[in-house]
Amino acid sequence: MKTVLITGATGDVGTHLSRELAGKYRLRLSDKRPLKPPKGQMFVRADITKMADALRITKGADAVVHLGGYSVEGPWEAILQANIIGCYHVFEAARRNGVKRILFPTSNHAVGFYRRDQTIDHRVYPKPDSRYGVSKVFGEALGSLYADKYGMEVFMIRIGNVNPKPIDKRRLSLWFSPRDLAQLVSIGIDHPDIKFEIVYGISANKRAWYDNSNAHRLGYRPQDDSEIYAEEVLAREKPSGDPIAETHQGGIFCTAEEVPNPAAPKKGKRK
Ligand code: 15L
Repeated sequence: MKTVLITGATGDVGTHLSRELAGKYRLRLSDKRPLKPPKGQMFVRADITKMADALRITKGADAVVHLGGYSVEGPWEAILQANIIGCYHVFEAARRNGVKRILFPTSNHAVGFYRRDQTIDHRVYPKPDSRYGVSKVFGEALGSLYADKYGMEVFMIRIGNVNPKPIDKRRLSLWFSPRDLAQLVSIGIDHPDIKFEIVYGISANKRAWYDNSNAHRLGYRPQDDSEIYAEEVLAREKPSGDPIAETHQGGIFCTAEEVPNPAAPKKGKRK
């Protein structure tokens, strides 16, 4: 059984993922916040802004799923520490410890300034919608470097929105159900032929803005489609009065200086 390190394990995505992957891999969960791990999983407390911690948690892993970081738009200093310095530490620690496979759940916000009337694929030029989006583009660039220069196997998932159900109109296009998340992450961990790939982390949503053919080529067969929730979601949708947010894929990340986490309104929540 492969040992898989999940950083940022106390966040929403980490919580869904560790529940869905339980029993499939030997999970090593990590976060700077404490966590009582579910039975059969282990937890290591670590702060990835410290290289020594990143080295300690990556040692002996077969693959790393690096979810840890600042998960929304917010102050530059917080993003710099968690998403630039922390991200570098995780890639570099994995390299030094001989961990070949690394999955980096990047974000729809790396390309959030594309318009909603455009369909984009994995080859488009990044168009970040926020400082947070820029930090995700940094992670994508770092992954590309580590793949080309050091032969690491890097799987980038531009995640839409992981939730049991889509929460608003924008998320009807971006929804990523927990079981589809687990399927795509498993492909990233187990596919025998990954060098550097970018895929979109969304379910089979009828309203998707992405051409996710690269994920399909690698075997992804999403089970869920947000459309079954469309009527109830659209009935409670209120106009935001923000024409930029409403016409661009990133929504309010395109205009706001700080964005609360939709799943957990606490500011600066970790993914
Ligand atoms: C993200 O990248 C965030 O981490 C998450 O909290 C959501 O805001 C999501 O994007 C989204 O766009 O819904």
